[in-house]
Amino acid sequence: MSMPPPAEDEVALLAPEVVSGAEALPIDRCLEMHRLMVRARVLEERMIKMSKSGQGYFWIGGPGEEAFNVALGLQVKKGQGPTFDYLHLHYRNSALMLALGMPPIEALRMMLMTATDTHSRGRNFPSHFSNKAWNVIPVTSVIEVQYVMAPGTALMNKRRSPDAITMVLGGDAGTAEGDFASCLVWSSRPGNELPVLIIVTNNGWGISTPACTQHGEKRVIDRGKAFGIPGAVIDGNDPIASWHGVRRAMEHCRTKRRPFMLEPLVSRLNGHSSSSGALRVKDEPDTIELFEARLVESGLVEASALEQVHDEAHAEIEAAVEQVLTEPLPKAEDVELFTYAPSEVDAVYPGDYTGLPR
Ligand SMILES: Cc1ncc(C[n+]2csc(CCOP(=O)(O)OP(=O)(O)O)c2C)c(N)n1
Ligand SMILES: [Mg+2]
Repeated sequence: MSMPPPAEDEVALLAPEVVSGAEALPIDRCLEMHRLMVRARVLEERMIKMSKSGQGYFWIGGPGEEAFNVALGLQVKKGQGPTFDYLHLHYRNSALMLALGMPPIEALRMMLMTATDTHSRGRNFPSHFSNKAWNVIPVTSVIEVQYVMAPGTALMNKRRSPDAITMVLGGDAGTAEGDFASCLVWSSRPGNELPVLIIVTNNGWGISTPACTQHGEKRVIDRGKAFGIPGAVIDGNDPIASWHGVRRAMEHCRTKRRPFMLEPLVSRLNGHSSSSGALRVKDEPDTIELFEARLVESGLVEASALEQVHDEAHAEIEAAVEQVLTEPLPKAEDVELFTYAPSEVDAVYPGDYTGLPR
């Protein structure tokens, strides 16, 4: 006699899981995360090469932060406008963008500053992403300004949506800026608390300054306590811990419509940027190596299958580089284009989108 097929929720219960400490994730989710993490790493390493070989002028990015970024990106309520999540990023979030669905070639276009770059038309640094359809607010190199903008979009989320939230990301050193304090104040006004997830990816460095020489507080999230903002420190090098840490933090903001702080501890695997050489460091844990060891240990996947993921990522990124090298660069006469938005109420230059006299 044949057994009836299991119900869908039973299948979920039976799905094999990879365990990390007290938490676990289904193997399919782990493999999805692994693929994105590897793709992001290969992309960043290729961009470092481009910066060194003259195919680009500067590099900054996220090697070491892949686990946390992928865990976050896959759980975003993605879309345009206040009924969807807003993302105020900084310059280490390529893996998050890939997890949202950005094709890697878009990062390469920023690297090479081509006219085809949809994030800034070749005008901004690499990894300074912007995507209107996904509520990704344009990244600025001026650190921490994103924290003072985040309460604004969170206010719109609160007014217009039962569950959409705002997420703001930056580094540990940037929290010295007043903008970070403004974010804590504006997110936690009594009676006007905002659904904002305040994230500080702590890599222990601000360019060449060690964090331990700068922070009187034990943990950055401790600063939220004075404002009644709860928080959690998580292992940002562990994709499973990151997934659940992000899930719980999002859940808090989505359901309580109040702020939460998250401090993932991450590695910085290629130094600050091309300005400091971008050499691979040897003394910090590598999230991809750790994850692969855990996956193989689980017995649910062969090392050769993981190796194949690397091979496919290399082939895909190489093809994308070849493509980008054929694409046009911006022209000198385009310099004023899109400097200002067109304005129907501009009495002086209504039809001139640059806002400038000719
Ligand atoms: C307002 C401002 N001050 C200084 C800088 C120069 N700067 C760029 S990145 C950086 C360090 C940022 O460190 P952190 O916030 O920890 O982020 P990480 O780069 O470590 O991810 C500094 C000081 C800047 N870009 N903007
Ligand atoms: Mg830092």
